[in-house]
Amino acid sequence: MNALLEKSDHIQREFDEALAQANDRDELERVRIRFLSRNGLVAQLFEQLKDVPIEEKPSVGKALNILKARILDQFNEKKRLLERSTGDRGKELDLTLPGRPRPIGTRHPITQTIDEIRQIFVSMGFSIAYGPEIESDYYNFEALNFPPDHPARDMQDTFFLSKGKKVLLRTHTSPVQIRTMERQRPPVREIMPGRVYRNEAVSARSLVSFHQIEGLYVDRGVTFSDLKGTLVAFARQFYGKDVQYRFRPTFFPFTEPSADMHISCFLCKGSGCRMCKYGGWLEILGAGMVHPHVFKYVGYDPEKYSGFAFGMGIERIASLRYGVDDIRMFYENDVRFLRQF
Ligand code: 2NL
Repeated sequence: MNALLEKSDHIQREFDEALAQANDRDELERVRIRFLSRNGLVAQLFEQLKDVPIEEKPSVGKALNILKARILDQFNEKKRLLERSTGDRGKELDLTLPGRPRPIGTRHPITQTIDEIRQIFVSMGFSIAYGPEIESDYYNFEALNFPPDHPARDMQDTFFLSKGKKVLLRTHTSPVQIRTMERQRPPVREIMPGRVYRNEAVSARSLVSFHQIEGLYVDRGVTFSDLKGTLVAFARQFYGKDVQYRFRPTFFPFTEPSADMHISCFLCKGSGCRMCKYGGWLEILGAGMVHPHVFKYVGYDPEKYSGFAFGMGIERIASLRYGVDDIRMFYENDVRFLRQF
């Protein structure tokens, strides 16, 4: 047998023994240096290949290559075993280092705003109701006293889901209130938060999908003073007890009389700034006394019962409150934006 092959057998046995005895990283490293480094025993074997007679070179060379591959395999396998058993991933563990902080998520600013508004009304005795986002013309328009040719029924504003325009995405959460009144006799005290849809061009001030909270209070003898008292109490809790307010007449098909509620600008206290467009006032909601036609649709006797209703757009309230001047930012899911709330 070729002398070099004998040497290689010997080195293999030596390596087996050394590897079996290596029980930590340092010992393993010494084995690597002794056998596998540039001047290690395996490299020395290859060095001696030049003295092998020419006709034996191919077979001896092949044997040496096999030896080297096997030794490398064994070495790597042992290294893997050692790392796994000691949990050692190649560097020392310093158990005194402080832990790596993981960023904690927060509720979305729109969710935070809804939760806060909801909590205020719940504390005043309102309960919460939800309803479907896909609605019929009846619940979204007809029962709310929209005349058949009312512009809000136009293709412009409503996403219709059926050819006959009878199935649509709700444009407000009022249908939930209609469903509540159909089911339940007065007194009714409910707020309805939810997503609504409008077929409009997206811009800094309007989105095709946004959130509303509407509220409804129906009982015997409910007056416009109840409306004002309730909404002023809400505004004082949400915006601070010193907030100034005003109600101005407006029109909704489903309420009569109807009003817009404004508060004094909380940035400039009414003296005029960019946020209130230099008017000193911010519109925060619309409200009114439920129209008798609406009561007729749900089977309430308008001679016996009266009620008020209100609605506010959450994105608007949140953008005013946080000074966000482009409401599209609420839906871009940029964590640099979201982290600020
Ligand atoms: C606004 C104004 C409003 C209502 C919503 C309502 C619902 C029923 C009957 C009567 Cl079932 N009214 N809802 C009333 C007045 C105003 O919303 O500007 N929303 C963003």
